[in-house]
Amino acid sequence: MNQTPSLGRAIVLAALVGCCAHAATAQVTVLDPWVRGTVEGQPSTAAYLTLRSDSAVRLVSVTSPVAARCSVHEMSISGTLMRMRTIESLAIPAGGAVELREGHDHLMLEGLTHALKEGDTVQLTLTFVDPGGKRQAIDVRAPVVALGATRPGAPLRTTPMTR
Ligand SMILES: [Cu+2]
Repeated sequence: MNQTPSLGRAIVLAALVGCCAHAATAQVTVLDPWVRGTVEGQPSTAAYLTLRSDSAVRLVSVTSPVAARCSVHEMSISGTLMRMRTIESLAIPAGGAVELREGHDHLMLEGLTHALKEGDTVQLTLTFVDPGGKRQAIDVRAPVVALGATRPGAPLRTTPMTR
């Protein structure tokens, strides 16, 4: 009886699986997600977060159980007006980070099912695609921050919010 050959095969197989699993999936990290709270009847709000990835990926889809539609909005300034428009996908460069923050690009949640109160948590599902077309979805639980606060833990604003 000789068990060495089968043990050898097991080690080779484990090494291959480890190698391929690592190479196939980008390591995407979602940092500091939060959603702005709303008042009753308000149809939409924004969500903010930072995305990091070890290899190039694009954020191609966002969904949430609390919103009929979610999209990535790009902010631009034209004269004194701030405009936002939907972009089809958001590129995260290899080894880089993209920050979605107040007054800049953000996630737009439209068709809200109910008012979002401080202390609530909103689930966001972010779908990324790598240059080879491989998709991965990441679920994020984002705390709701009171309407009027700038970010978690920050003091309330003293000036009215403008759009
Ligand atoms: Cu927007």
